[in-house]
Formats: sequence, structure tokens, C-alpha cells
Amino acid sequence: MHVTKQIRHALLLLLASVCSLSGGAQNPSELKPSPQQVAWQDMEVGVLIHFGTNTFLNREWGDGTADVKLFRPSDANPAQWMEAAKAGGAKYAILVAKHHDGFCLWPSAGTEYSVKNSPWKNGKGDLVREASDAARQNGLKFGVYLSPWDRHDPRYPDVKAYDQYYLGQLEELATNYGDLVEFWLDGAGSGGRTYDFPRIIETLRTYQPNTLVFADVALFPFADLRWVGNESGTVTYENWNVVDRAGYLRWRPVEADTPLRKEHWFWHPHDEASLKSVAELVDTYNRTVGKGAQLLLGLAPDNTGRLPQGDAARLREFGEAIHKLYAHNLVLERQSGGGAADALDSDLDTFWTAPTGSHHAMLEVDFAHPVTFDRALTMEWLNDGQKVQKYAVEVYEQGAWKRVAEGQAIGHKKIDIFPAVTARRIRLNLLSTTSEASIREFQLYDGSNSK
Ligand code: FUL
Repeated sequence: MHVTKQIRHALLLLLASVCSLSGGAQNPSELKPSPQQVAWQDMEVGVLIHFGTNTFLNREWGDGTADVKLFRPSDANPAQWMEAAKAGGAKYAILVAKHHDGFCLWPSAGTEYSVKNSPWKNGKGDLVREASDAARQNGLKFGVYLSPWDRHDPRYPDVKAYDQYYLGQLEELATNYGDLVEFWLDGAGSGGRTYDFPRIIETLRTYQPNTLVFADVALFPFADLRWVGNESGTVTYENWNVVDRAGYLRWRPVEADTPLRKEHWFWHPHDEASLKSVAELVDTYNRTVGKGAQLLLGLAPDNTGRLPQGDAARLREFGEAIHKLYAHNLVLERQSGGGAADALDSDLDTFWTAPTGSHHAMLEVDFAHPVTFDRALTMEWLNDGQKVQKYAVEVYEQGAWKRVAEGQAIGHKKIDIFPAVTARRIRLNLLSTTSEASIREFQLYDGSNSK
């Protein structure tokens, strides 16, 4: 009897480990975001700020030999950066605390290669402090980028010694500058190198349990957020939040980083022509946020330490353009919306849920008079997982329903843009859902109105 019990116990253990190894127990439609991921996805737009010795050398990638004395901005002004970011609609700012050249924007104890030996503020300055303070004063969350690849530090070839150094830096950043919303792990330059990431992330989690780790594919096992795979601000595929990493499924929403000036993360002289136009930025917004992704816009303060006036003005114009474009939700003027008022109220805290157990559903909006629109904005309530797998936006025309847009994933936000149509009855047709879908918003806009 006793032996049978032992055998049964051993078999159960074996079964449990086989299940977890094969990943067989995971079902993508049942995976849910963490509360931190839900809050992060709601921010939609952020900025990534590059400033350092490269700024003074007309370079994108420093080789680590730049003299610290080069770093002498006359007017480093993080408050101005953050004001501009806010005007552009950003809700968070990530500062490149150390880029690949190894130069640190804070007086790190582990190296002499930092602001503490630069002429800026006679070596008494701390840009991580100033930027984090300025971000919070402007209502922005703050995060850091700490490049693992370090082309300056002499310990870099010594894997153990460098890991220890990196860990110390992370500890400084994680314990001295308040809550970090995101930790940006850049894989560039690190191909073939193995860092002690289990320990590094453990350290981060110890001090900052709520920080979300962004990582590209090379460092993917550690990612809470994933890289979009390009720097052009494009999500070209159906965007599902649950993705697979070698048999292990997780909720990993995507962040699309792209610079405000084409192809330049750092500031370069005589480079004004590369500043993206408002139309390009709005298009980028629609192709990233409008596909359920996060838009992370790169900002580059110049060699005075200020964001160039043209860049700040462009950010403001972009912020205003988006605001204007999505200010007038026609659905609010409807005559009826069935029982789905909670999806039709422009209130992000309410949502409508399709009948329990349903795999398809309809949400119809009727107007007293025909309305003209050229885009639909739909949001899923994701706390319970991503449910919609196929949908269409349809208008009632001459006795039949006509499809004006269709897609698979909705996710956090989906913006469908199509030739303008005029109709009195419009519906969101949820053609296939894994279980009952929850719709946070279904909105209609006339883009031509905002021009
Ligand atoms: C890349 C880096 O190599 C670029 O210099 C920049 O920092 C960009 C945001 O990430 O991987």
C-alpha cells in the first residue's frame, strides 16, 4: 500500500514535469497580462532620449574612446525635453543612461567614465536625477536604457568582472531614482555574448518589482515587452499580445521604437531635413498605436543640451494633430447602440462583454441621420486576455451589410482607415472570438474633419 502511494506520487511528479516541459498546459487565449502590462499598454506613446558623447561627435555609435571632457553642454535642460515629450502626447520617458560607448549620464561608482569627470556642472551633475525629476514633474513615468554592450569598459572582455560591474550600475539606477516603468535591454553589439541575465533581472526585480523589461529577440527569455523588429515605426503583421518563446507562451506586448529624425537616435549638426513631418508621424501613430503597439519616439537633445526648437515644435504639432484627429467620436451622437453603451461612451474604464460563452457577436450603432466617417477605432478590454480573432466593420447600404474593414487582431487598440463612407447603421461584427469578447471602445471618426 505504502509502495503504491510512493509510485503514484512519483508518477504525478513526472507527469507535472512533462507537462511543464512540453508547454502543453498553455493555451494562448487563456493567457492574461499582468496589471503592470495593462497599465503600460494604456500609455500608448513614450519617448527614448539619446544624449552623450556621441552628441558632440556627430556619431551614432561611439567606440568608447571619446574624451569625457567632450561632454560639456552649456544648457542641459531635461525639463525642456520632458515638456516637449508631454506636448507630443508621451506618457513615459526612457533615458539612455549608458549607450554602447560606455559613457554614463550619472556619477556611477563603478567607473570614471561618466559625467563626474566631465566639465558639465564641474563634474557635480547627474542627468539621470534631473531627467527622472523632470519626467515626474511633467506627469511622465520614467525608465532607463543601460547598454549591456560597453565599448569603453576595460572589464568588458572578462565576462564575470563585467557582469559584476553592470549589476552594480543597475543597482544604482534601480535604487536611487524612484520607480522605473521600463528597463530597456538593447541587444545591439552583444551577439555571441552571454551575460548573467538571470542574476541581473533578479537584482532589478528585487528593487523594482513593477519595472517591465523590454528586450529584443536575443534577450527574449527576460522580456515582459518585445521589440517590433524594425526602427521604422511599423507593425506589419497581425499583432497578438501572447507570443511563443520556444514553447513558452507569455503576454509580451510590442513596443515600436523609431526616432523623431529619420535614422538618427543621437543629434547631428545640419540634420534638420531628417525631422519627420507631422503627416509622417501621424501615419506612424496609426501604424503602431493603431495596431495595438506602443510607439516609442526617439528624441535627441543637441550639443547645448536642449531639444532643438524645431523638434520640440514638431512634437507639439504631432500631439495636437492626434488630439484633433481623435477628438470627435461620432458614436457619441448615435440614436441607439443596443445594449452596448459601455463600449460606446469614450470611457476607457467601462467595457461591454458579449454573451457568456459566445464565439461571435455583433455590436450595432444606429444614427438618426447618416454620418460620414473614414476610420473606426476599436479597443479590446484585455485584462482577461485577447479574445478577438477575426472581425469586420460593416455599414448598411441599400438593404445589405457592406464590409468597409476587416482584420484579425484587435488587441489594445485597432484603427482601421478606409475611403470615407456615409451610413446610418454601422456595426462591429466579431466574426470569431475564442470566448466572449470584451470591447472597451468602438468609435468612429471622420479624418478629413481634422485637416
Ligand atoms: C539600437 C542601438 O544600437 C541604437 O544606437 C539605438 O540606441 C537604438 C534605440 O537601439 O539597438
